[in-house]
Amino acid sequence: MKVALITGITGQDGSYLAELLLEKGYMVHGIKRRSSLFNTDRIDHLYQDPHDPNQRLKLHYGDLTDAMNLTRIIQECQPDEIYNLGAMSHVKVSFDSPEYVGNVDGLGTLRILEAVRILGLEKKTRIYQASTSELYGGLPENKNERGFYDENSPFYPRSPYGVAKIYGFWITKNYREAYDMYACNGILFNHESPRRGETFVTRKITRAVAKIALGLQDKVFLGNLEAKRDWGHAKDYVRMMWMILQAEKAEDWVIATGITTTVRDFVRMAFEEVGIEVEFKGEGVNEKGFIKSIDKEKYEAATGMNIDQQTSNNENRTTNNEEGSSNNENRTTNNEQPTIGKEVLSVDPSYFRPTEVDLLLGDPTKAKEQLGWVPEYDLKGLVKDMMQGDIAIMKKDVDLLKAGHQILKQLE
Ligand code: NAP
Ligand code: F7E
Repeated sequence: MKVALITGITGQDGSYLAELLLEKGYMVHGIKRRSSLFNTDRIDHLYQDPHDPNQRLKLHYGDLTDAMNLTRIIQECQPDEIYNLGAMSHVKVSFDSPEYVGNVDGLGTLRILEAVRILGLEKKTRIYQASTSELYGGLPENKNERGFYDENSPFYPRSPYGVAKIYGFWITKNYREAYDMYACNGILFNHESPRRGETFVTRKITRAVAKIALGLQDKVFLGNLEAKRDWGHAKDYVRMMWMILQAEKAEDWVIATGITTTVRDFVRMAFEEVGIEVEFKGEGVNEKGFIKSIDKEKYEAATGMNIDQQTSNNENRTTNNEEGSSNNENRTTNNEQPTIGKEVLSVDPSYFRPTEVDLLLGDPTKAKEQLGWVPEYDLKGLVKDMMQGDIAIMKKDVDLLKAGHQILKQLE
């Protein structure tokens, strides 16, 4: 039985990858961080009783800042494959804790590579390093002649996160060349899913749109609406991680959709899923989004509610101060209904970054031609999947409120 070790198994990608490897018959080891609260929500459905003699998922406490711990876990597992997905992965937050990000995302990669080498596993263990399109920094002059970033495009990171990940990229490549280790970088462009962290822009949008549609939130505050990203589905991307480690030769690979979209258009698409058309007025920090029209049939099919039903939710609401949301406490009116002309979006400059990556667009030709990668989701399918997930979550909140219960306050 093949053995895999996943750092970051509790994250978006780690959870999908664990599912995939279990399906493929692997013994899967994962590193989780000690936390004062349970932090395994995304993999709880995969949990196996440690007393089960056929257990194929085993979690180990650990941290990428702790070399001794990593070395011991790798020694214990003797993995055929290591997927180094653990990271402080939020670009904006990396400006707040640059040293920590350097330690985890940069040096953490070195700790894994060096542990494999010290343990004499260079010839046994294949290593996947979670590199990122943030390495490119979105500089227009660095795109290839077709207008994309590919495996040969120069790097110019624009955040402490990108700078830390560039160390991870090069140390992986260096260990491959210096010690003939099978170590690869997957240079993955943005990938999202219903399991995406709540403060990344796509999930922030789909959660907010679901709440606005159900009358649980007034509006959402976002940062740079002009930013363009090449968004794919995480399920398609973790399949590629596995394919990368099955390739004959260790190499670096770009994984992307080859299509780029603005944050503003992602907002439009999310509202469309619940039958709401949004129009944008104003410019820069004064830009706002308003409801232009509502397709009642589509709205009702997506939310399972008719618009009038929302009166009772609004009467029972309590505070829920999520990042970028705006609610009044103990509202007793129903003026939060998605009605024509209602303002549902504003720009808040506090979400701007000190240095921004304006545009990302990747060229996945090498992965498609050489590894036969065929993604199953397009952007519309991704938005649909995320919206369906968040409508289902928020409908539970509606039911809780109706029954007189409080809903979770998520402060950020
Ligand atoms: P994510 O949801 O933020 O998950 C990150 C994982 O890393 C979580 O399991 C987290 O644990 C763990 N982690 C954080 N700090 C750690 C530490 N000090 N020691 C050990 N583990 C630690 O990220 P993701 O979206 O799944 O991304 C997976 C990897 O791909 C990351 O390395 C990310 O930088 C990279 N990447 C992501 C994208 C994307 O668009 N998603 C694109 C390119 C590259 P907790 O659950 O305890 O926080
Ligand atoms: O921002 C803009 C923001 O935080 C996307 C990580 O997985 O992908 C991710 O990094 C864009 C940026 O992702 C808000 O300024 C506007 O231009 O969702 P994001 P990211 O920074 O692209 C890469 C490939 C990774 O490797 C990272 O680990 O959206 N934006 N308004 C906003 N972003 C956020 N978070 N919140 C806003 O309100």
